[in-house]
Amino acid sequence: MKDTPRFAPDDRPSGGWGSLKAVAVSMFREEAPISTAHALLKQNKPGGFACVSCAWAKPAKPHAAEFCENGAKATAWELTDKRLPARFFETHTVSELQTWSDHDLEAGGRLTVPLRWDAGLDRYVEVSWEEAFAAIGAELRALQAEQAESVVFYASGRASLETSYMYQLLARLYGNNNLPDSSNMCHESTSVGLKQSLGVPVGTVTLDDFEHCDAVFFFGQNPGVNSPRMLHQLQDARRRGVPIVSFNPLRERGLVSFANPQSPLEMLTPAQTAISTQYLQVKNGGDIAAITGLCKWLIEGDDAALQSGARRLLDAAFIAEHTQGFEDFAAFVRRTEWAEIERESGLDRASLESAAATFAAAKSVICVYGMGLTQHRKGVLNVQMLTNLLLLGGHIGREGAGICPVRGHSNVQGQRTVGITEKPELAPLDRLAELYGFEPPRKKGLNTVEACEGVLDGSVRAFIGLGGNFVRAVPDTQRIEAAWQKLRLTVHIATKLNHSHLLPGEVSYLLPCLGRIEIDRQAGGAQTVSVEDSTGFMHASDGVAEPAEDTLRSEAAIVASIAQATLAPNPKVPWSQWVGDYALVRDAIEATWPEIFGDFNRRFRAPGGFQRPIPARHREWKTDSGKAHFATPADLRTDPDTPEPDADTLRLMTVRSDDQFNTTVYSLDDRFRGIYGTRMVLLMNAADIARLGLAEGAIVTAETAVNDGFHRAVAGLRVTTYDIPAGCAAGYFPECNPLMPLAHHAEGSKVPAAKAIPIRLRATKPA
Ligand SMILES: Nc1nc2c(c(=O)[nH]1)N[C@H]1C(S)=C(S)[C@@H](COP(=O)(O)OP(=O)(O)OC[C@H]3O[C@@H](n4cnc5c(=O)[nH]c(N)nc54)[C@H](O)[C@@H]3O)O[C@H]1N2
Ligand SMILES: Nc1nc2c(c(=O)[nH]1)N[C@H]1C(S)=C(S)[C@@H](COP(=O)(O)OP(=O)(O)OC[C@H]3O[C@@H](n4cnc5c(=O)[nH]c(N)nc54)[C@H](O)[C@@H]3O)O[C@H]1N2
Ligand SMILES: [Mo]
Repeated sequence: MKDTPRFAPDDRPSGGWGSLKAVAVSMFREEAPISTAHALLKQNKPGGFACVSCAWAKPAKPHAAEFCENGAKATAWELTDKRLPARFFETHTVSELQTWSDHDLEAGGRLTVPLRWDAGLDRYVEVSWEEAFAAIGAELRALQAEQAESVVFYASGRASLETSYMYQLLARLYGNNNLPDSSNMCHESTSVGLKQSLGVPVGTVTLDDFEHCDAVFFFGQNPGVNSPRMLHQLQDARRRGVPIVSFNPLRERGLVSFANPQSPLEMLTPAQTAISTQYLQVKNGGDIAAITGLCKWLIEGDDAALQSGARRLLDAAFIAEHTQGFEDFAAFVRRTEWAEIERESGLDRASLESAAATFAAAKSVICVYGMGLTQHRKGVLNVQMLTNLLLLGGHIGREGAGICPVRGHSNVQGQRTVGITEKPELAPLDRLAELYGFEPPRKKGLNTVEACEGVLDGSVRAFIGLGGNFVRAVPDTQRIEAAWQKLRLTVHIATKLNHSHLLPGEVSYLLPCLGRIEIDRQAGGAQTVSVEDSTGFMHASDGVAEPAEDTLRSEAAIVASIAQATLAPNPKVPWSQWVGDYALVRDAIEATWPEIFGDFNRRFRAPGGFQRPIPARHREWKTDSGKAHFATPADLRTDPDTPEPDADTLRLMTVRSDDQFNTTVYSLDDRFRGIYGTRMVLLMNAADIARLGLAEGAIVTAETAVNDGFHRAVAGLRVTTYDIPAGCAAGYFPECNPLMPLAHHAEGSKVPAAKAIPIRLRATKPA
């Protein structure tokens, strides 16, 4: 990966030939063209597997090739022919591997054998599965005797509903609710915000709604990269003349235009669909202000309509019957001045009014959002502001309308549904007590930020990771890394080697597992698993490829073995039978949540799956008041940490490139943004570059502008002129994570505020 950096703006549509070429390149690179090509035909299809990339909805009637460029890359990455055998670790010490990049570590291929860290040798050495489980069990029992709450059970969002159910039960039988998952860094602002506002922790939109909507509003989500199959729905909507309005500081290619690589006609002609009909380059962190602007036009316009007898702009009947808190919210909106809205959002009044008029003209509006809203100090309020906007027009519980958070990992929503949560009130503890004859822990467990705090203060002693690259994904990389190796026990269940594995605790094991695309053979034959997509549909997933090695074990089998090695036998928890036949785990899930999973084993095989009940879809509000709730902000500010930034402070958002899946970096290129061969860039507005006395190509050190006694810096960033609002900057996740203070997280959800980090720059090398 030692390409020469190159910067070439690219105005070609997302999708198209570039997309097909990228798929071919990644298949070639992984030396797995045949197995991958074979697998791709079964991706997101009945009898096939659910894609391991994003969580976007899977249609009941799939396209001939129901995968996207990034889904294909994820498949090729998992089915690679490359391997890390035991002898790889004989020739590479852990200290040496720590200096490798995330890309190079994962590019080595699949982990193949269980490994134990040997401190004396500074190497991972091969062990038998039995030895690994016995040692892990002994360590966990010793820690349990001291303090059961010192162990953290993290999950990254990919493991199936079956494995996740077993995993949460393991933690609770062990004695704690320390079940953080990646959603703590992601859509927890959604789970908290939507629950308070609408009484459901998930979105209210299905794929069918896209066929009936009259307008789509996008806030801080990048479908061209992170949920590309959604471009089909957007393209269809555009063909029906549906306006799409995007709020994003960057002009993201997938929101600008799209050519469908699966349509022969479009591939042979220069046809492409312009996606957004209006693009508003809001400042990062300016969404509360921007949405207030939209609401101001709607509410004041409605006030005027009431006077004049013109058509109302609000759905007054819906507001009266179904909501509470409208008057307070309307008063806030009426008294907020346009000048303040323009300043905080970076948008002019006329553009906001035009977007509001589009909203008002539509009978059914869908609002889509992602990390651009959730990863802020006011991330929960951001989500609730968007909900307020929809409530004004009665756009919840109506065909073609609703709120659509786009989830990240392919089963992150499902993990929460089957009990992976640190919040005891969200888990049916009484039911678990009854089913398994034990007293579940009732104390709140640790979420991701709290787990990090525990690692820093020494109260967390052990970390079990069901997937993920925790140390790279969390904030404050330098502080966490320094404290990490003081842990007594670290265990990672993983497909590929990553940086977190190279920070072993005193006792450390790496357990290689099957991926979801592989055939999972157990005593009862090849097993099917299940996942929940972003729209609340549960799907079956069957492995289609031969396992990378016959030494690998399934995640379910590994979790069960850790449980059996650790916990006193309990005849009511049949770990071995569950592993032999996952249908029995589904029965257990159904017994735990009959209202969601009734007839699970039959219904989940239907094409398109089955949907969990979402009461808000039929205007039943499971909130405290029994109504949908308007949340009222105190002001328009997004970041209480830096209320009055000085002129030298920039607001940094950390984003994903076209060629990565979270910390898995496929290559150094970001085709859609025209950046090739490097990820160490800082995208800046030309006026800021000039004002700060910098120049295109200068190398700078970014330092966090928060005075809490810690010095945080990332050096070697190349100043790169980009179309981004003044005062804002963009860099890549995870390279910029050392800049994020752990305490800089969303109020109410503790999601790290990765989209608004106050930074200052120090030039180290002129252009
Ligand atoms: N190929 C691929 N697919 C993925 C992933 C991946 O890494 N690669 N990751 C998966 C995961 S776990 C997740 S959570 C999702 C993430 O998917 P997204 O939610 O799309 O996440 P990001 O790329 O982090 O940022 C989204 C967008 O927010 C914009 N933005 C930043 N700050 C603001 C702001 O303050 N306001 C507004 N309005 N916009 C802002 C950025 O410019 C960017 O376009 O994707 C999932 N799918
Ligand atoms: N600055 C900044 N930080 C962020 C974000 C951001 O936008 N900006 N986004 C946040 C978000 S939204 C998220 S979701 C987190 C992601 O945080 P994580 O979910 O912890 O990280 P990933 O990079 O998705 O994990 C990749 C690793 O998972 C393992 N893996 C892959 N497939 C499998 C499998 O099938 N089974 C098992 N057991 N292991 C597997 C591999 O070892 C791989 O190296 O990062 C967060 N951190
Ligand atoms: Mo995520």
